[in-house]
Amino acid sequence: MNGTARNVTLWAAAAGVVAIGLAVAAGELSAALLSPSLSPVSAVGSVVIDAMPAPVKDWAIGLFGTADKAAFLVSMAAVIAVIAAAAGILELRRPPAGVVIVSLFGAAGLAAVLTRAQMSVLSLVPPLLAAGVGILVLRAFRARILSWRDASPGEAGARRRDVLLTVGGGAAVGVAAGALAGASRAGQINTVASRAGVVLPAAALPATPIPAGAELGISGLDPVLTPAADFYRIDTALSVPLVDPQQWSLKVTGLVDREVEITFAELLAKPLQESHVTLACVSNEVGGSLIGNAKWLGWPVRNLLAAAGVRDAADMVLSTSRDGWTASTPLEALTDSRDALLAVGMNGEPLPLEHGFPVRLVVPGLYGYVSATKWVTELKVTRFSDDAAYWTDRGWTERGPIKLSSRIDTPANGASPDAGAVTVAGMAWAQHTGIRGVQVRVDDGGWSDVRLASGISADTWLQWSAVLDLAKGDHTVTVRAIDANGREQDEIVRPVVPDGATGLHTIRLAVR
Ligand SMILES: Nc1nc2c(c(=O)[nH]1)N[C@H]1C(S)=C(S)[C@@H](COP(=O)(O)O)O[C@H]1N2
Ligand SMILES: [Mo]
Repeated sequence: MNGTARNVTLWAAAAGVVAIGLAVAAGELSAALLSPSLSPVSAVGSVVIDAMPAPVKDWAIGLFGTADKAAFLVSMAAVIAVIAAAAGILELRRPPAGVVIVSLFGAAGLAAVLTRAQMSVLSLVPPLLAAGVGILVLRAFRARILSWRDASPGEAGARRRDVLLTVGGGAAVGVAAGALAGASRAGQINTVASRAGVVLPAAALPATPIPAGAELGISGLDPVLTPAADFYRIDTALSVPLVDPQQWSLKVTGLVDREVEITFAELLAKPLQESHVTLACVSNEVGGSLIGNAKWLGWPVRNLLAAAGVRDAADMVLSTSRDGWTASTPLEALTDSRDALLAVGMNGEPLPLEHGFPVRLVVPGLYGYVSATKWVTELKVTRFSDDAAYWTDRGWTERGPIKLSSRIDTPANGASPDAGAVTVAGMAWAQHTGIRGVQVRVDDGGWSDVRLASGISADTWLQWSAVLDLAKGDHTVTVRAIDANGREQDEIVRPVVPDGATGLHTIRLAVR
């Protein structure tokens, strides 16, 4: 291949990338102007995420942690760029193969948008516009690259400059449009502003204060109250659903005597109560950090259900999020004496956007996937035999009580403390049952009780610590918890699927 032929191929590839880049930018920009929830990139990404088999998703979450969304978007961009480069080359050599590829992208965007929760005719605009822009730009670049390839030696320089300017110019426009699309996500800015404008009422029933002895203040140990900024985040939403509190309402439907609907203003006017509840994710590995404790402000769900009048046949409430995600919660967990809340506040602030602004469910004792619906918009009173929720349809169990567990926070696994007195500390939890004791074991020795911090309530985790006398050499330290009923933590190792991991957390120490 001579130099020019290789250059032509490279520019054809670049033309493909720029054409698809402009197409994506056009789609995102039109979506940003029409409504942020119409983003074709988010729609395609969400479909891909939904279609991923659960083990792949779990693997990705484990691999990328909370950066999983950014990592996913970057991988998606890389895959698209490779296909786009191929489309550029193919359109030059085997037209209309490139146009066909761009059309397939448009069709994928269209199909994805059609499956999302808030479909309307408007949803069709961004993917169709994107495909149109992609095809026109690709054809225009092709014509210029061809006339450069076929130019006489005297004209080649000018033709080459033409290609450079149009493809380069196209790239610049694409970057600018993409930046504009990002910036003009006006909805996001509006939602941030609405959140800043929310004034939470004082709780009619304030939380029991955190006892003085709840915080042991040991470095490396998680605080007993998790700041919202450090609170783990798990959801299937690629872009955070933006819900205007003025527009928000929650409907109770299904097996009820009368459907009821409550607005945000009406909810804030109710006598709200505050309680500390430790949320946990079923995907939390033994020793993992997908768990956090916050002070939630809200109205007990049972009051709203009572207003609707729950029929006898019901045994489950299917809650739906603004983005279509669903959770199935046993009816009794929402109607018994526990503080299952329609929460509006987290640690004294309105809910952060990522944690469900303006309203989410918080149910003590149940994993998030069966209870903690963020951006909640509907409660359908129903039966387990009639309805299934998002994760239940994907191999996780119908009911998800949080399992008794414990964790060593410090020292870190693999640390090498000095021989002698070594402080070991961590967390233990048995939400809605409570913790009676925590024990640690060095190597294969016996179990010994540790010092328990004062707990806040049975619905929250608590800190523990122990000072161990460790000799020089390699050691393991293992922890187990005992719940308020005297049940010991399950030491059999089980994976997170289908209803939460079990096993004991062990760390290795190389004592010096
Ligand atoms: N709308 C919506 N709510 C959701 C989810 C979701 O994917 N979408 N995930 C649930 C899961 S699996 C967990 S563990 C908790 C996590 O809540 P957090 O992100 O506020 O910590 O939210 C629950 N609520
Ligand atoms: Mo979860």
